[in-house]
Amino acid sequence: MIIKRFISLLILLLFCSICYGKTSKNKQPISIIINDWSSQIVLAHITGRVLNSAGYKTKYSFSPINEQWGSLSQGIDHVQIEVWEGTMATMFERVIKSGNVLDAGSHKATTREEWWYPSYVELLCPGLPDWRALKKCSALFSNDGSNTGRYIAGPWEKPEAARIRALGLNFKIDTVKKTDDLWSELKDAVKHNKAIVLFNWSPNWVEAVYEGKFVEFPEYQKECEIDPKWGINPEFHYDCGNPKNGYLKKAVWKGLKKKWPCAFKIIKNISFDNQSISALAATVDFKKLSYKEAAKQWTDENKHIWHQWIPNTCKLGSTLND
Ligand code: TMO
Repeated sequence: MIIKRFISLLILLLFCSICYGKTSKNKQPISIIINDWSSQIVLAHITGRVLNSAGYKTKYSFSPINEQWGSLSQGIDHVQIEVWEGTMATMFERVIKSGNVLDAGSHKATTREEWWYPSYVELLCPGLPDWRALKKCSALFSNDGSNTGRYIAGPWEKPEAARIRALGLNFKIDTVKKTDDLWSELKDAVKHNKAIVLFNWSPNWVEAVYEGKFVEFPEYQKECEIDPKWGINPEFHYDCGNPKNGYLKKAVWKGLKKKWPCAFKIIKNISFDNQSISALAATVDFKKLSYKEAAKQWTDENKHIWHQWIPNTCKLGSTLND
């Protein structure tokens, strides 16, 4: 009796391990990169939920944007769901060229990352959004009584110092340590009707809550970064703004396509537009839901969208499922 039971248990165990082995995708988790701004983190969690529903295990791995390319190239991490042209193009294009990272296509959204101010600042500094207005009113943006304005930069490397120099602006750069510090600076300035100019981007939660504009620097062109003669300052690079209709791409470790072909197809299909990214960021930064709650709410309410990202042959239970 006991032996019989033991044998049937053994058979069951053996059978289960065969099933488990067959669905190889259940073994190793797909590692999804988390950066340090809200829309990226929510999109990463949504990606995780979508992959889970197609049978994949996932995990999240925090990485600052400068450090993510190494782990993505080596297959330590596998997915980056928000590659912003303005902050990541140089490194992204480098790792694509190396062949270690694959371009998994673009979101519908177009992006912009630039100096930004809330609308009332135009009354204090007429001529905005044209950047030349900043030349005249730098003192307004000062926080130390001098004529030197203060530009509040985000915790991501940008060629701001080069731009300030090339355009002859009298501004110093104050770099915040974390994204939330940008928003507390903004809220404080709005409350006191103070002049402020800070790094911001679109799509983001800010545009869903505050009126404001990006500063219009001379139009971006690639040559501006590589040919000093280009633009109004013949001696220096970066006498231009950031790209205006920047891309928002997805990137994956090169091995993902072979190892988890359905995951690759799903990630290629994932696409968010400006409006939904802005709303998702606002869900966290304004309505104060957690990243996970925001992702769950979105997936609960938008099944009609993300179910279409999973090809039929990849649906759980399909025989072609990898
Ligand atoms: C990469 N970012 C959206 C913060 O500019």
